[in-house]
Amino acid sequence: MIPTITAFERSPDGGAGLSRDTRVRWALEEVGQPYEVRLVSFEAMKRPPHRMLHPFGQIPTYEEGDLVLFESGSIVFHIAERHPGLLLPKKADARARAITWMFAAIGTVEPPILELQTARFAEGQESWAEQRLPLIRGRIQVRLGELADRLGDADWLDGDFSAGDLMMVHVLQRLKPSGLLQGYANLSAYVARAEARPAFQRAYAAQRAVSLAAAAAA
Ligand code: GTB
Repeated sequence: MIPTITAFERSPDGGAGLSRDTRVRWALEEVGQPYEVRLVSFEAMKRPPHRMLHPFGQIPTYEEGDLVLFESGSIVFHIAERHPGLLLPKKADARARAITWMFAAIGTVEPPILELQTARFAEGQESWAEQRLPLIRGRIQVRLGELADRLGDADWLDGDFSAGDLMMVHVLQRLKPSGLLQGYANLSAYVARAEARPAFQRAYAAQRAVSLAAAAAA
């Protein structure tokens, strides 16, 4: 059965691959699973038909027959589970560690990065916004330092490339405009290594094509 995911009709990042459908596309490409995409506008996301799929009125969602999922981490996990040995190791302990890295990406590394985006874009006009930025940057740098120490000179976080790396890299990519990642040579190389994967290239091109088509039609 071909799953259908949802993505922005017009992504605010203009096709830079930062929107969370990209991580789902990437996982589908890694396991060789064809998929369909339904594009949704911001307005449609908040209407009842989409909220039936996603209680918070967001993208991405994932439909596969009667199964409906939301939350990119859960969707990537499901895709990995459906294709044993590709994005999650078959051996139980290694699999548990890869899942742990998925949780670490979205539960420990992503939150301060999201805070930075909120501080810049949603709260940027507030009088206190400038004062808050160094604090958030500092929190991100603590996490990056810890992650860099753990990665060391390894290619991936725990053995072979896994769904844990996929989630972590997609989280780190969001830091590129901030310049923060550049202070950590091994993390920059880690992101570049992941981006060189053919599956990532296909996912990136597919989401970018949506923005290019929207721009051409405007
Ligand atoms: N925890 C959920 C998940 O992981 O799936 C979060 C889902 C989420 O935040 N989705 C966003 C959304 O639907 C799209 S990706 N937002 C609309 C809304 O909440 O009304 C978030 C996103 C948007 C833009 C950029 N960007 O421009 O860089 C990056 C990420």
